Amino acid sequence: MVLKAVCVLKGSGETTGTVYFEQENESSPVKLTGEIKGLAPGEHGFHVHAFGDNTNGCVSAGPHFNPHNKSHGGPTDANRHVGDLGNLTAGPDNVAKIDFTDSVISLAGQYSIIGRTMVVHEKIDDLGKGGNEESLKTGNAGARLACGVIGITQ
Ligand SMILES: [Cu+2]
Ligand SMILES: [Zn+2]
Repeated sequence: MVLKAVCVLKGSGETTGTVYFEQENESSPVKLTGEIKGLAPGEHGFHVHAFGDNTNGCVSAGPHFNPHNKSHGGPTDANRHVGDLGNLTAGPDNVAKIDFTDSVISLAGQYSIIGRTMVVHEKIDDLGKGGNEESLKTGNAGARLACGVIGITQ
C-alpha cells in the first residue's frame, strides 16, 4: 500500500506552502512535491525537525530530526541528520517548487517523519561545510520562516 502524507507550512510572515509526500512502501524512497511561496529569491534550508510541536511557533519543533546522533550534512552525505533535506531554490517570483526524492526519510517504521515538523529557513543551508560549530548542527540556515506538522493523508 502506498504511504501518503502532507504538510501545510505557515509562519509569522508571508511565507506559506504545501508539501506532499509519497512512498511505495516503508523501505522505498520518498517522493516530495509541492511549493513554498513568499520566499526571497535564492536558496533556503529545508529540514524535518524532531517534534510535531508548534505551540510557540516553529521554535517548538526543536532541532533537526536526528535519531542516529550524526552531525548535520547535505541530503547526499552519508553523515547527515535524517531530517536534512538540503535547500529549496526560490525564483524571482518568490516561489520554490518542490520535486525530489529522498532515500533516508520514511513515512513508516521506527524513524518515520509522520508527526514531526517541516521547516523552511530564511537562509541557505551550508550542508555542514561552513567551517564552524553551528554548521554541524543547523547549517547556519537562520530563522524559521514557516513550518507545519507532517500528517497522514489519503
Ligand atoms: Cu531546519
Ligand atoms: Zn541537520
